[in-house]
Amino acid sequence: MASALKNLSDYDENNLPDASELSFGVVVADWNKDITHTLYEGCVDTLLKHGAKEENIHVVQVPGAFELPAGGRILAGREKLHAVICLGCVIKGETKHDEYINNAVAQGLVNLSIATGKPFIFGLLTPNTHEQAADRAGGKYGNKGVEAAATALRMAALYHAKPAGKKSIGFQ
Ligand code: DLZ
Repeated sequence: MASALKNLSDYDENNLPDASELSFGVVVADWNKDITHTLYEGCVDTLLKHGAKEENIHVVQVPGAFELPAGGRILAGREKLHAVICLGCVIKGETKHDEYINNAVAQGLVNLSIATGKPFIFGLLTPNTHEQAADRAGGKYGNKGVEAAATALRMAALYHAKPAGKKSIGFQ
C-alpha cells in the first residue's frame, strides 16, 4: 500500500516557494470535526511556516465534504486567492454515500480548477474507518492537511508566476 511508505507530512522544504505574496482560501468540512480540524491546523501551520501572512489566509467552514466545491467557489468569488485548499473526511459506512460524496468532491474540484484556472486542492481523507482517518490526521501517517498545504504552496506560486523570459517554472 502506498500509504505504508508515505508520511503525508514529509515534503521537500527546499522545493517550496516563499508564500509572503500569496493568498489562500481554506475550506473545512464540519463532518468528522475531530479529524478535519486537525487537518486544518496542519494546513495553516504549514502555510505560515512558509511565509504566508495570517491576513492572507481566508477560512470558511461548510457542513460536509459534499459542500467543499461550493464553499471553495464562494470564497474564490469573494477574495483574491492564489489557491483554495479543501479539507474534509468521508468515512465509509454501511451505504455507498462515501463513493457519491468523494467522486462529487474530486470532480467538483477538478472542474473548478479547470474552469477558473486557479488551483483547488483536494485535501479529502477517504478512509474505511475512523482509525485510518486518525492515522492520517496527525497520526502514524502524518497529516494530510500538511500535504495539502505543501501542494497549494507550489500550485499558488505557479498560478502567481510571471513567466516572461522564463522557459520553465517550478523546476529547481
Ligand atoms: C451525509 C454524510 C455522511 C453520511 N457522511 C459524511 C462524512 O463521512 N463526511 C462528510 O464530510 N460528510 C458526510 N455527510 C454529509 C455530506 O457531505 C453533506 O453535507 C450532506 O449530504 C448535505 O449535502
